Amino acid sequence: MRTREIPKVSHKEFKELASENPSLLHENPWIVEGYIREWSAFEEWRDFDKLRATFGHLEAFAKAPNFITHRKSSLVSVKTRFDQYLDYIEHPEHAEHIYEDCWLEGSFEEFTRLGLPLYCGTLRMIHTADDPLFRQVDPILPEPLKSWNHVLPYYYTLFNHFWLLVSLPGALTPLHTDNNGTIALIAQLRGRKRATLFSPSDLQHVRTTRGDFFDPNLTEDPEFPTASLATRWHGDIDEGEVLFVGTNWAHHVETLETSVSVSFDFVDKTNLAAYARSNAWASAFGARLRRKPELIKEKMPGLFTDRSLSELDDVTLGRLVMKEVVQQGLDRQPGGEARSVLRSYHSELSRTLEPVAMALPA
Ligand SMILES: O=C(O)CCC(=O)C(=O)O
Repeated sequence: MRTREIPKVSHKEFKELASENPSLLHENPWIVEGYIREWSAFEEWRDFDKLRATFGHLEAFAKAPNFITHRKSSLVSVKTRFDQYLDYIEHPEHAEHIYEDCWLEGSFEEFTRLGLPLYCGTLRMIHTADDPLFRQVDPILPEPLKSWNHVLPYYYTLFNHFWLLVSLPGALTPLHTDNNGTIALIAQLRGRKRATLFSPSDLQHVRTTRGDFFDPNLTEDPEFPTASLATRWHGDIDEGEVLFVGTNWAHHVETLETSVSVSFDFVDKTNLAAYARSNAWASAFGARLRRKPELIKEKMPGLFTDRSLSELDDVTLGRLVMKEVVQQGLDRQPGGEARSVLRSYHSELSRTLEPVAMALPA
């Protein structure tokens, strides 16, 4: 398998490169040094006592591995409070006692057999675009990148797009691609991680048609007969560095040193169309609307009859209602960048909906 090193650049170099080539995050992964040292979270969130005081009360899950992406893999998990998880991070040798009676999937014995540390990758700290926590991770993107997340309706309620990830050496996030066509960043506040990535055009070699992913730690696997044709991008993310993962790039991450990272998914001008086309948010939105049809009736009376509603699948329902929400946003928005983002989003949603053959009331 051909191997390539992920380029590591200073913020200054990145700014020059990204100004010349706005699509660079989709062409290969990048590690950008330095700019997150300006975050107040950079000092505060690497300190377990401060993390405990601020976020200790939050409910979370810890899993070994972080999740699974192959039908033959095994996973164990516990439901935990974040402070309890930090007890585990500080004293992994007390796992049996700390997580007595907490196993949701598997058991302590299975966890021991798996030999992987529990990974807390699901802590939900942010629910809205104007959450004050964003001030602690400012600037979340290096110049000249600009996130459009805050303009996209329901972005932070449809999926969790901001995580604090805490893990012990050996913790594993297996190979996967992110939902929603987003670009991801993994910002290393403490410790070190090793990343392996494959481009969207190499997915045919590292993902089966049923959706199982290759394990890059294996030299060969008969289930992935063409894996050797793929190019493996690899690099270590050190403290103060940020890995950028473009839309639909598969990534596999191993923790090398006790680690605190922030992971953030974003949409900008380069992936708005991929976001609009993605089924994941549309399906979640459609399912939510179906559970609460009064939301549609209240916000957009006359859009659907009960019959047309029941004939739509969740994805189409989610997209149609989102298009209407965006149109209402446009009607309220006098001008400026937000308006032009909404206009582009509206036209991408319209394009995606073109093949939907259905009659809606005018
Ligand atoms: O840091 C990790 O372990 C993986 C994070 C990740 O895969 C993501 O944020 O998409």
